[in-house]
Amino acid sequence: MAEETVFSKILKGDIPCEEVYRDNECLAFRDVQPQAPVHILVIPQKSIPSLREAETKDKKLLGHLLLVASTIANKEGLDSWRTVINTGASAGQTVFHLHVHIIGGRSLSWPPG
Ligand code: DGP
Repeated sequence: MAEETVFSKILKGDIPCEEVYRDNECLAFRDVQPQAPVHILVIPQKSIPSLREAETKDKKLLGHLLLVASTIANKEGLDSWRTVINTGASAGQTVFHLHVHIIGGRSLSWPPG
């Protein structure tokens, strides 16, 4: 069975979140430690620890997460934004339930740190 994470608890409703979107496949909510004026996380309902563990059968789901992210960014009024998927602790992943960050509302430098 998949390990419980803070995001699986959010999905079950055991931890509250500021929800912005939900459907049968995903949930989107505001990040509790925002790095920009808009910082939203899109997570699958299915428990996948990181992009590393995603499989070919998750292809449709992964596409769905990105399209939902784009719809949300547009609804938030962003004309530029960054989507980030941290994979692995050295890349900054702290919660091991796959998630797409939507970060926007300020200018973002490149390359990232
Ligand atoms: P990452 O570092 O890529 O694993 O991103 C995890 C993000 O999750 C981080 O930006 C902070 C956010 N986060 C952690 N715990 C909670 C929580 O309980 N609620 C919300 N809304 N966000 C959380």
